[in-house]
Amino acid sequence: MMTMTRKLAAAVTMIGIAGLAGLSAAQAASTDLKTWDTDHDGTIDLAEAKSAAEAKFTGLDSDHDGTIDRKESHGAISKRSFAKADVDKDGTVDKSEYLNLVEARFNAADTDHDGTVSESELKTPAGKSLASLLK
Ligand SMILES: [Ca+2]
Ligand SMILES: [Ca+2]
Ligand SMILES: [Ca+2]
Repeated sequence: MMTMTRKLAAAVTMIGIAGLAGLSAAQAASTDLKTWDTDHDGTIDLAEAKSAAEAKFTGLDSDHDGTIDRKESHGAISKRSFAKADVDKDGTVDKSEYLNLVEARFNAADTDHDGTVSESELKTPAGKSLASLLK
């Protein structure tokens, strides 16, 4: 009887762990979208993407001069994204440069051109490079 109970307990624990792992994997996939989807319609529109990007920009601009230099962007924006955003090549990215890149990547990620980036669009390479500018 004891053995049965123990086996059952072990099985329940296993299922519990598997359940938790499944849940956290599912949550990890949609956490980003949920964070940015402020009107909770299940997709990210350009305004939502831009406001997430603005929040990131403001957070990175640690000396509050309205631009992000390479030092401030370190680790948060890839070198490639930084170079791409810095259209006037002055070595810093200002907010409009940043938001322009966000808009370009948003449009690239919106493969069905419905004006929003859905969960599945967010998982594409274009969606991921958009996401990298928002978080
Ligand atoms: Ca939305
Ligand atoms: Ca610049
Ligand atoms: Ca779309």
